[in-house]
Amino acid sequence: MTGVWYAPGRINLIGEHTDYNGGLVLPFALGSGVTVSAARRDDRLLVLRSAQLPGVVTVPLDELSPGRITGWAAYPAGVAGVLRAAGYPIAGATLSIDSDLPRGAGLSSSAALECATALALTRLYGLRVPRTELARYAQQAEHEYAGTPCGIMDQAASLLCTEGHALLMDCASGATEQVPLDLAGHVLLLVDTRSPHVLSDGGYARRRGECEEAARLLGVSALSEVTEVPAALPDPVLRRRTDHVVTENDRVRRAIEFLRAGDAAGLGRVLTASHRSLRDLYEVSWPAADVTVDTALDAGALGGRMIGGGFGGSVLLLATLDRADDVAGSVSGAYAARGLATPVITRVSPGPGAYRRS
Ligand code: GAF
Repeated sequence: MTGVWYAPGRINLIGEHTDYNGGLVLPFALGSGVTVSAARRDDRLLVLRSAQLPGVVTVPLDELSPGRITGWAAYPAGVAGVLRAAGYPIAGATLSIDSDLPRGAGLSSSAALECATALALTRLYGLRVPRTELARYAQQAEHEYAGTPCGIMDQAASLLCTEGHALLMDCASGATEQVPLDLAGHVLLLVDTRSPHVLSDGGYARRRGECEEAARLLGVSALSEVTEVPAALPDPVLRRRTDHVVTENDRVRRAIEFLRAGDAAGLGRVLTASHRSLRDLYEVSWPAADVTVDTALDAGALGGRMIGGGFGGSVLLLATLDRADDVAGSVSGAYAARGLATPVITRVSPGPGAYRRS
């Protein structure tokens, strides 16, 4: 049995750092991702190759446990380990991995790798595991084998998004809805700021810990249960984090109303408000992201925000069709004037979620 499976990266339109707080997210699938060409084998080995990196990694499945495999191979090996621990009879596979996603650009290349692997391994063995469960296994692999305490957004986006739509997900209940992302006369620009983002270096885990601490002090199980920032929270840092989560959930709701009303200017305003909140309250923005948003707004963009975990990665901008080239040119010019690495700016639209290619 062989096959080729593909899973995309994601762009989050809005709803940042809300997933692990039981809040709302609104990501869409990028048109690029990870492809896994897979062949079944029955010798209890996972043989991994990457088109982007030299060498072959061979993982004896019976000895696989968290911490045994490091580097990029921890992601696919982790998925195999988690599925086997859940009782799925995966007896081996050769996986040849290829990706057209830039790593470190905050586009969830690791979730795409996990999700393509999860689909490949389960389908190779004829296991019809629902996609919502596969997303949970992929997230668990990232927690246990890569050591990143991520939320569910990236894996859910990769597996559940559909072409032309953003995926509204309530991360407390797991309920999802496909929201048409139709911005006629407008363009979404993705700016890879070339400041690499790393989720596993501690800042992300610290933010998550602060939110858990705030929820504990407020006596709720997750910050999304809070509707306004209570005065009862004395620590100014925890107040800022809570303020971001509460207002960001509200911004997701407003973004959906603007999308449904075809109000691109309104959508742009909430995107920018999200960026300011991530910059000032959640404190996860980085200098090139702020330069990108400020320059784009000065050049006539309708809005813009950093996307993903932060501390590096990408920015999403919304502009009218006739301003898009000027906005992109102004951003590139601002980077050059500051001696920043040349940004990579592309037009993006919502692509399909993961699927079998052949
Ligand atoms: C990263 C995480 F993987 C997601 O779960 C999410 O928390 C995001 O940062 C921030 O919204 O992409």
